[in-house]
Amino acid sequence: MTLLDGKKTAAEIKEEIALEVRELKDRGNKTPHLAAIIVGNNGASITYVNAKVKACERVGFESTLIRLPENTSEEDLLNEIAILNIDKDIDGFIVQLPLPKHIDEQKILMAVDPNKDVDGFHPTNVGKMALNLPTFISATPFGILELLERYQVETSGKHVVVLGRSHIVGSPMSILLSQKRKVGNATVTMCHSRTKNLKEITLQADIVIAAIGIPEFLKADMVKDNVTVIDVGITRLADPSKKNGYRLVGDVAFNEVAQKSDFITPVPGGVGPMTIAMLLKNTLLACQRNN
Ligand code: BQF
Repeated sequence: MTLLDGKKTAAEIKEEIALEVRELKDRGNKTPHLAAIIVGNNGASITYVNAKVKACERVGFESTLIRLPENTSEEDLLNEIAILNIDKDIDGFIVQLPLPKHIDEQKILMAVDPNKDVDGFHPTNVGKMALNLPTFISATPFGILELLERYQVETSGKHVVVLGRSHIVGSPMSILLSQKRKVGNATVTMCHSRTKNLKEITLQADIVIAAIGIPEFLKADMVKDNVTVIDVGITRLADPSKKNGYRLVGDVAFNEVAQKSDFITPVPGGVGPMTIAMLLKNTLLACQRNN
């Protein structure tokens, strides 16, 4: 069993980015600048966005965090986006999800200039991704590809089973891994809440990508020996023994599944840190493309 160490790999990627930033600055180029808008006070979202700001500091990027109250109108949020779209100093920006219920998420994502859309959520960029054209690949799928590449996990000709059909992970992951690309050429089955005989399907998987948000859903009796498992789940479960009052639990029953795995990601310290690193990578790309 080899642990796919996302924390360590993300630290390496950030060091590579920091090196490139120093070179950019030495050549008199602009410092990459990421902005993030967060609406409301969701505890997990604030943790995520703070992690992104801290990561910017680590690699020498500039960052701007725009905090808006929970009751912000759609119109006001669209106005903030319009300001970032025309701000020459901002290379890329994100709108932290999820948004409050009264705001139409799709409408907001469509307002972001696709050239600054470092989350890769604009329909133009999703379309380019699906056609295997140059674009911003959204950070979590990008991070999973990068992790598989750096650990030299073979995907060509393998049967990948993706659990979950979200627009952020399941859907792009299944598209990307079936494409003709370095980490790709897989035969992909996408499963979701209406899938019948799920266990029969997961038992045929060489690689399982679990992105359904149900703690410890994937059990040892659902996978074959020598499987590779990517756990995208990060549910917060109450745990009074922890100083922050919770622990993170993935979609995989790690201890039992690890015993049958060739490669497996832990939670925490697997896909999560890779997501942050690849957001920085996309911001660096945006800075290089747009200047
Ligand atoms: C780790 C996210 C669901 C909905 C919106 C490191 C992160 C998480 C875990 C992180 C996530 C999940 C992010 C770990 C960003 C990943 O050590 O395991 C980092 O910050 N993430 C987000 O911005 O929005 C989400 C999950």
